[in-house]
Order: sequence, then structure tokens, then C-alpha cells
Amino acid sequence: MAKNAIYNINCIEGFMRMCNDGWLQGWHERNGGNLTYRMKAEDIEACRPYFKEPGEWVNMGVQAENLAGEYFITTGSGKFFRNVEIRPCESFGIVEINEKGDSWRIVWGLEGAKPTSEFPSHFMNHSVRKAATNGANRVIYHLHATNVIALTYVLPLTDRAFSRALWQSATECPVVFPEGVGVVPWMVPGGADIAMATSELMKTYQAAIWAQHGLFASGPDFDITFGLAHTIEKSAEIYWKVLATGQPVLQTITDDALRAIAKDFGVQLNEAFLD
Ligand code: 2HA
Ligand code: ZN
Repeated sequence: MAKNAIYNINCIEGFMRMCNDGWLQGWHERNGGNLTYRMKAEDIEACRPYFKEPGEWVNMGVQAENLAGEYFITTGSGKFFRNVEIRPCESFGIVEINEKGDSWRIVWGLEGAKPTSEFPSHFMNHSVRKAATNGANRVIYHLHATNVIALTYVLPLTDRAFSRALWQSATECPVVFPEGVGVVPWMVPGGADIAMATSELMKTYQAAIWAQHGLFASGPDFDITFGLAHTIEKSAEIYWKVLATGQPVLQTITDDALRAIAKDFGVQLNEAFLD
């Protein structure tokens, strides 16, 4: 397939690289997972020459006034991360949000496709993270993180239990996500209900776990968001490796040690999760 210059624009290149990196990590079996990026004014201007005649407005079932008129790059519903590099314009695209903040229309890509089935969750998460970070947050990433998903079968489904388990399994965790992580109980994916439940947690957290399903991570750019997801998943993997030895745990990172890390690195740990 001929590739035109839109693929050399920074935001498109970064989006595609992140999709492929996630695929290589094993987080995107079949059509699993989805990625969205809220474009900057300069991204929109760089991509605008490639825009096509816009499609029809499609209502999302959720609304966010602070996202009215925004443009998002989004993976497509039913599309495979594995194919993003070889079939880009079918696998993802750019959508514009209307002035009410309740509908999208396709302006580039997504040929024969539509935005991810999880677009309502991404959209509501973008809305609360944009508000919580004074506009800095731009990326929402949903991945089927194997070790995190497995943890949702054995740990209590509370923010406290998951935050503590992850903080204690790798020293960098309290620095990377000092507020902890949120946990959404098992819910039917793809709709407004799970979108509202997740975005409620994202007012507090940069990341939320969907029980028996996966992880949502947020951040200002592709590197930070991918790094957050990677850090959480790696910590969960360490937790499993320790459990799998069948040995008693002789030592972990104590609460005093967590406080000491927070003090030295200048981050505010969520005290509600410390003893
Ligand atoms: O797109 O990950 O949650 C497939 C999914 C749905
Ligand atoms: Zn999923």
C-alpha cells in the first residue's frame, strides 16, 4: 500500500509506534485493546491537508463539554494492533468531536471502519484527565495486560489492595503512580456504564484496572502512558513470580520504606493506602 506523508507526522508516527510496541509486549491478542490521543492544535494543522470529506455525526451515548471541538486519533473497532503498521488507514483514524461534545465524525482513516468499541470509556477518561491535569493529559490506553488481569482473580477488588500489591512489588511504583490505581469490578465492556465507572476513578488515578479484562492508563504523551502501563504490568509480573515460588514472603517494601521513597522523590503518596 502506498504510504503518504501523513505517516511522517509526529503524532501519527508516535501513535503507530505505541500500537506496535504494545503488540510486541503481548498485550493485544486479536482485536484486544485500544488507543486514543487528543490532538494538539499543531497536530491538527499538520494532518488537516490529508483530511477527507467528513463522515456523518455519530452519537456516543456519553457527553463531555470540555472535549467539544477536539480531534482524536483512535484505533478502530475490531481492528488488530498487529496490523496497524501494515494497514494503517484501515486500522486507525482521526475523529472530530461536535460542539455539544456528544458525537464524533471521521475526518481521516478508519476506512470501512469506526472508532474503537471502547470510545465512550476513552472519551470520558479524556474528559476527567484533561480536567484533572489542567489540559496536560492527551493519551488514554487500554491493554489486556496479562499479569494484571490474573491478579484480579486472587486479590480483593479494591483500590487499596491493588495499589499496595503493586507498590510493594517494585520500588519505582510509588514514584510512578503515587496516588495508586483504581479497580472497576467486572462489567460488560463497550458501553456508557463502564465508561462512567472508569472515569469516576480516573478523577483520582492515572490508571484503572478492569477486573478479569485489562488496564486503562493515561498520560500527557505516548512515552509516559506506555511507561505507566509497562511499570504496572511488570510489577504485577513480579508479584506472580514471587507467588509462584510457593515460598513464604520473608520481606517486602514496608510502609515506612514507601514513605521514605515518596519523601526523597518528592511525590505525595496516597496515605489512605498506608498503614
Ligand atoms: O477492542 O479490548 O475492551 C477490544 C477490547 C474491548
Ligand atoms: Zn479490552
